[in-house]
Amino acid sequence: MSDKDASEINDSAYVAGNGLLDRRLLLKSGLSFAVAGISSTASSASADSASDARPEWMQKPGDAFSNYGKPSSYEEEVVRYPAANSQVDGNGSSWTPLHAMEGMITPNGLHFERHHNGVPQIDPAEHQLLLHGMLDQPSFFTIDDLLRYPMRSQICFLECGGNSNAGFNKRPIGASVGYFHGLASCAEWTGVPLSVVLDEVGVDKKASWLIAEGADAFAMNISIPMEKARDDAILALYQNGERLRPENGYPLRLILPGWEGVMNVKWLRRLTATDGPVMARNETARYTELLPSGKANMFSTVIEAKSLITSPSSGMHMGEPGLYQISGLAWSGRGKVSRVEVSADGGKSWADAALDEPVLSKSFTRFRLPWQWKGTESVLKSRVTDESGYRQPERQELIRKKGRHGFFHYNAIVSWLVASDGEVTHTYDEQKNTESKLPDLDADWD
Ligand SMILES: Nc1nc2c(c(=O)[nH]1)N[C@H]1C(S)=C(S)[C@@H](COP(=O)(O)O)O[C@H]1N2
Ligand SMILES: [Mo]
Repeated sequence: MSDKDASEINDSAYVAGNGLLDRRLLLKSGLSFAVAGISSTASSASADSASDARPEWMQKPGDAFSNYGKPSSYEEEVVRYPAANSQVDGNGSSWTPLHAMEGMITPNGLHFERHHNGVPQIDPAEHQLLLHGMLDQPSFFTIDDLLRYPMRSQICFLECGGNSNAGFNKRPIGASVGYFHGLASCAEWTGVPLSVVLDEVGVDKKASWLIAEGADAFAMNISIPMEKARDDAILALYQNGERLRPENGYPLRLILPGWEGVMNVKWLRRLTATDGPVMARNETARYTELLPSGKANMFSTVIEAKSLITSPSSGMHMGEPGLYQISGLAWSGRGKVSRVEVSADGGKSWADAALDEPVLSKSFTRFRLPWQWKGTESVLKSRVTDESGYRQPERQELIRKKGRHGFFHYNAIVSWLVASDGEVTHTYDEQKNTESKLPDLDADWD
């Protein structure tokens, strides 16, 4: 048990309503998160009942070495959640289990997937990247060629523009947070800066777009503004230190830090320099925002700031009332996260969360805040402000602006209802309002 319980926490440490505590308390030793037993964490056996007998695994030599390590068999529930489209094989996505993870990096086996026509198994020796169109010197690059160029690494998030779209639904969703917001992951990508290759082939001054195409059976294509291509785009070959996984684009993909998932073309085989966008399916029929006026926003390429509390979150159960650590993720396609605030009273009052270092541009940022849960019904929320000054909107605000038929780019504040019995569920705290008069949205595919 704690050597400091609620009665010993100084009143001045409560910085917002319903038990939110000063983030600086996280740094103090002696503040024990004793019962913090959100279920799925191990229960604490008391010292008295613990036996000093050697456990089974200390009584014989352990397993042999392995060629490629795997997670512990006790972690087998920490998996991606596939949601295939029943009508088209290979079209669908699998979600990162954000609720079962910590830190900011997504291990490769848990990076979300979104494919329009399955995962091609590409022999790197036979794969080439063609650069052509409005260029001085149209050229082919093999993977071996690219591996000889100077490289750079960047840790950045990747998020599908269709992520979190269940937030447009009339009713809250029952899923765990990863299966609601887990079409987002964060990895270290390493490869050749696209600007280096563009300089080499020489781009016509009038070429303002690059049309990127993948080598999957869908031959997915999309238009990329030349300015972004020259700014920080990467021809990525490595993901978290190893070569890309097939499902994430092996042997070559585009990474456009902070820009929506669909533009990060996997299995990249062609870049065509043009003076206009190609008007592909995924920038006309999809990934646009149909507004209440009947008009649609197109080329909303930058991912707006989003944050969510991953623990406690939907589907989890609190233990005894007491001290808890609220933990969550925030990110923005515009740059760094500058502030995350947390509320435990449904948004009436807010406290600044601590941000884990390093806080990187266009990257997942982990935030934390201590909370004294009193065992009463509480609504938890987080909201992020990024370095451009943009602040994550309330759901009502977002729906007022975007309407309910946009489907893409949902980034509103997420609310978790902690019931007095400790059960945590997703809630819309504005539920009593006009919502009920609106029709439910059909599930759809991005
Ligand atoms: N060639 C190709 N590139 C693609 C796709 C695809 O189906 N084919 N899907 C896009 C979409 S919609 C997203 S969200 C991201 C997902 O990347 P990931 O599967 O590595 O997470 O890849 C993009 N690049
Ligand atoms: Mo996507």
